[in-house]
Amino acid sequence: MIKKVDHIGIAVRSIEDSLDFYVSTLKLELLGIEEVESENVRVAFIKAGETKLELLQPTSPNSAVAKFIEKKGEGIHHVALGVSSIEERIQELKENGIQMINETSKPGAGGAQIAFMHPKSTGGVLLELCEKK
Ligand code: CMX
Repeated sequence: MIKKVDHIGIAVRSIEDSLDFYVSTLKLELLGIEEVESENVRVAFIKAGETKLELLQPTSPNSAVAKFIEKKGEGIHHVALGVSSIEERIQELKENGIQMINETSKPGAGGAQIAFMHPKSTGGVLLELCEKK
């Protein structure tokens, strides 16, 4: 069902301020920066071997990431699991009693289809299903 950890989402106040650590100090490669308007975030993808880090900067006080930073501060926000046939995966999870935040997938960063599970259903971790076409 799960192919790999596609990326780890990290909430930051400012992508520009955070990039210095990841790119200059850790010497990881910046793959690109894009805005995901539907989620009210700007994201930077950084290559970390077989997986990626996704820096998430809120673009609006209404953003889920803004609320997260306000309550908990900057830090790990979610883990994204790479899957195929995402709609089938969502149905399987629902049949297993998992509460989905998104009952069907929606467009996310990098042209992927994404859907989140509620952290109350997963032992406190915000998990994202992510299918790359
Ligand atoms: N990881 C783990 N737990 C989290 C969490 C996170 N990222 N965000 C919130 N929670 C927990 C809170 O700690 C809180 O728990 P308690 O009730 O025990 O205190 C509970 O969830 C409710 O939190 P809240 O602050 O009241 O927030 P909301 O219920 O309004 O929203 C959530 C929480 C997860 C439903 C919402 O953030 C959401 O829909 N997230 C999915 C979308 C998203 O995160 N988009 C940004 C990334 C987009 C991208 O990657 O492109």
